[in-house]
Order: sequence, then structure tokens, then C-alpha cells
Amino acid sequence: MIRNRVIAGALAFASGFAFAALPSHAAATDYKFELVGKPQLSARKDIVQIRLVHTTDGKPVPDAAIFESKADMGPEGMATMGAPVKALPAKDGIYSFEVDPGMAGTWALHLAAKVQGETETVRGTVNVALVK
Ligand SMILES: [Cu+2]
Repeated sequence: MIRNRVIAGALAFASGFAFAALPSHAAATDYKFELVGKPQLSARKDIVQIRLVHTTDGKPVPDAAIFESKADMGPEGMATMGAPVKALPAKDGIYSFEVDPGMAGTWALHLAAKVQGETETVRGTVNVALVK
């Protein structure tokens, strides 16, 4: 009887702890990639600038490691059309990518990132109008 009560107490404590710990462990879905300004054309390539925002408090995440960046023309119904994407050094919380599109139009930039303190991979897609 006493032992059961101890176990019940421990369980209540554990679940209370898990609940209290929840806000500090933000889900990967609590982040959003956002386009910053209009892409700049440089030697027929588009420089796309992206910001990663923690949506629950609106704060930018400047130290994410974006390890995957792919572009396709899915928004124009051409999902199989890809374009080379080169990640440029991040600066002041702005992540830049050089995209060499085969044609002008709306492109989808798919990104995957590791965020400090977040175990899950953060993924997102930004649609961006590119020129050629
Ligand atoms: Cu196309």
C-alpha cells in the first residue's frame, strides 16, 4: 500500500515534470523559414536570402546549421525541374543561397536545418520568384 502510494507519487511527479519541461523543448514545427527581401541577381544567378524564425516568440535563429538546400519548380507544376543551389556563408542571422535557375518563375527552396537545443530536424519550404 505504502509502496503503491510512493510509485503513484513518483509518477505524478514525473508527468508533472514532463509537462513543465514541454515549453523549453520546442517542436521542429515551431520554426519557419522566411524570405528576406527580393532575390538579387548576380552573374545570372539569384542570391536568395532566408531567415529562420522561432514562431512561438517571433525571434530569429541566427546559429542554425542548414545542411540541405534544394530547389525545384513545384509551384509552377514542374516538380521534377531542379536547379543547382549553393549555400553561402551565413551573416547576421541571414542565410544566403545562390540558385542557378534553368528558367524564370516561382521556385520552391526546400531547406533542412539543425537548431541548437532541438533534437528534431527543422524542415521548411520557401517559394520565391526567380529571374534568369
Ligand atoms: Cu520550369
